[in-house]
Amino acid sequence: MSEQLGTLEDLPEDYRAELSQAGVAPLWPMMRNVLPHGTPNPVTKPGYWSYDAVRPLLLRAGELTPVEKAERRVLYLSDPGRGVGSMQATSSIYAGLQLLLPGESAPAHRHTPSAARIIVEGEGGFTVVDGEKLPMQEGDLVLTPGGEWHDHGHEGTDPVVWLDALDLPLFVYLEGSYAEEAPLQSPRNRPDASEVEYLSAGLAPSRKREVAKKRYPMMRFPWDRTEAALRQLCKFETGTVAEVDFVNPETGDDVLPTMGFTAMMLTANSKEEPPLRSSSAIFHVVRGSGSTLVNGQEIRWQAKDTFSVPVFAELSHRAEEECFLIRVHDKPLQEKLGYYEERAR
Ligand code: 1HN
Repeated sequence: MSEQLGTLEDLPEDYRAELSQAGVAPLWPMMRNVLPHGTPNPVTKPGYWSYDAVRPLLLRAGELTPVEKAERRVLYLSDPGRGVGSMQATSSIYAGLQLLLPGESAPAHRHTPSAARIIVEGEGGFTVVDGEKLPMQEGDLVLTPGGEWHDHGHEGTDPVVWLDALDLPLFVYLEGSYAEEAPLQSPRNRPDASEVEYLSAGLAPSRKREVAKKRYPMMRFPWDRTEAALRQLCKFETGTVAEVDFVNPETGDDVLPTMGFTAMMLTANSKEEPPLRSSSAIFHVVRGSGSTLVNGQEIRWQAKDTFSVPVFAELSHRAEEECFLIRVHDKPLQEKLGYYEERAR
């Protein structure tokens, strides 16, 4: 089993030429590349994007490129393992910082990949998803699931910035990524479902039996509730660290098909060493500062920064003050594929 497999160079040149001519190649020299022993061998390297560094560049994009010329005015985050220009922050997750200036709007479209936004800065931004107006406040998680019409607007006075996370790399890989365009939507005149149907945890509206449940009943998760939930968990249950998963309030399932979202609180001066997980992730720092050792490499972070970790990364978080982070990961995808795994360390 542990024997060295034959290499390409072991084979006579004329035979190799004939293989190429016939459009085939031998598997055995490639076998360990595609099936390493024990754990995957990720291309993805830990990444870190300082908001202080990217913010001025994003504001400059606001001067250089009108939103009409951009459709979406975004600077995207490239995995260092793939190099700048790669539209992958990890193998399965695309991430970018998007800017909308006061009075601007980004036209309606829908596409096969799903998106989620974490609001980084600014008041007055909103996304309309399938006619539902979703206000954007700092730390909010706002979903635009695949296939749903969405456009963005801005009624405030200062720039609005949010972090986009999409499962775009999967759809590109599957050759399934495409979009349709439409005029701006006129939003229904009512608050979003987090303020109407799902105002309170554990309560969902009674419906007639024949009324089908919506696949995506709640598309905005206001930050103040996330923070309150984490604080209570730390205080009464878990001590220095708490995590909450964002779930579909009707089913308890993940909120999107492939991407999962988990918010974490770390109390001041606390440490956390999670198990090794088969999922890859990007972390967005909502508040606080600290550092994370990723496979021995230290990433120092502060509020509004973003960092990424490859699959099976060994992580140690250290909070210098009270911290709140949101982790975007691909556990739902891996669970659907039947291989999500956590390993004790
Ligand atoms: C997209 O539709 C948005 O709707 C943002 O705001 C980023 C990146 C790639 C493809 C589609 C948006 C995107 C995107």
